Amino acid sequence: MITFYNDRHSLHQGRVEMFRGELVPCFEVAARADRVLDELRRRRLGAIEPAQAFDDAALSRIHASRYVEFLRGAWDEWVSLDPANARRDALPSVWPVRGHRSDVLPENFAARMGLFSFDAGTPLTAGTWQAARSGAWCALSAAGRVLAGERAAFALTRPPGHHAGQDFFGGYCFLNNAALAAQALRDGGAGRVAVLDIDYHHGNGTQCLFYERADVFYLSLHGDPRSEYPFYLGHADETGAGAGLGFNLNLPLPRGTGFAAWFAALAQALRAIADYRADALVVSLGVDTFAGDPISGFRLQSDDYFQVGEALATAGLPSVFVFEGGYAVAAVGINTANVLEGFQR
Ligand code: SP5
Ligand code: ZN
Repeated sequence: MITFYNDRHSLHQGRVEMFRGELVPCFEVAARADRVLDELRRRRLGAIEPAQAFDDAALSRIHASRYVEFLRGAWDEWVSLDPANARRDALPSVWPVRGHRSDVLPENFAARMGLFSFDAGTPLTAGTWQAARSGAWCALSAAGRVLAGERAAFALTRPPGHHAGQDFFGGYCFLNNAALAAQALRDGGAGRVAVLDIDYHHGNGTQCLFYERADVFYLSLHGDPRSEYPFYLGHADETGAGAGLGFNLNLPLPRGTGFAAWFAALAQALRAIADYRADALVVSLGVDTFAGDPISGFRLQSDDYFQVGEALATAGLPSVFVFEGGYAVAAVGINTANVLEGFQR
C-alpha cells in the first residue's frame, strides 16, 4: 500500500494540554508518526512518498474560510500579543455557549481562539498550521491516488483530524483529514463514500460535517460519550438529519470493551456499509483502542489489529486510510502496520 507521509508533522509540537486543572505534557507527540514510519519501512509495506501541494481553496471544500484564515495567522497573532508567547503554546480559555453569538468575529485573539475550538487540550504551536496543512495534503494525495485506480492508500500524518469540524479545532485536531479525503473522493466521481472511524474517540468533527448528507455515510465505533471524550456527541440515537437521515451510525461501547465485542460492532458497521453500496471507503485509523493506550479504555491487543485489517478488506472497496489517534508510543507503529498488513493479506 502506498503511504503519503507528512514530512512536516514535527513542526507541530505541543508542550502542554489542560487536564484536571493542570497543564500536563501532551500525549499527541511527534514520535507517534515517527514510530509508524519506522515500522512501515521495516516491513517494506509499500512506497512512501511526500504529499503533493494544494492551494488553500482545497481546504475550503470542508472548512470555513474564516476558520482557515484564523489558523493561517494564529501563531503570528499570538506572538504579536507578547514576544514571550513564542515560548508558550496557545490554548483557548473562553468559549461561547448556547445563546451566545458566533456570527460576530471578535477582535480579541483569545475570544477568536474560543470561537473556533471546543477544548483546552489542543495547543496551537509555531508550526501547527504548516504541519496540519501538509497533513491535509497527504489525505488529498491519498484520495487522488485511489481515484487514479490504486486499491488503497495511507495518509500518515499528525496532528490528527477527526475531531475538527467546519470551523473548530479540538481533540488534538485542526484540519479534518478524513473528511477532506471523503470529499475529494466525491469530487473525483465516487457517488457514495463511507467514512468508518475506528479511533477510540467519537469523530465529532466528521459527524458534524456530513450529518445532513446522504452521499457520505459516517460510521463510528467508540467509547460511550456518556463517560468518554468528546462527551457531547457520539450517542447511538444520532442517525443523521434531513437528507442525511439514516446515514450516520454510532456504535458506542463501554469502557473496558475487549476485542470480541469490538469486532462484532465492526462487523455490524461493515454490513451497514455493504447495504449502503458505498463506492469508496475512508478509514479514520486510530489505534488508541489498544489495551496499553494511556488515555483510552478498550482492550485490543497488538495481534488483533491484523484481523481488523482483514475485515476492512472484505468491504472490497477502494480505500483511503487516515492516521488518527494512538498514544502508546512504543506500540503505535506495530498496531498501525498490523492493520495495513492485515488489509493486504
Ligand atoms: C485524535 C484523538 O485521539 N484525540 C483524543 C483527544 C483526547 N483529549 C482528551 C484527553 C484526556 C486525557 N486524559 C488523561 C488521562 C490520564 N490518565
Ligand atoms: Zn482518539
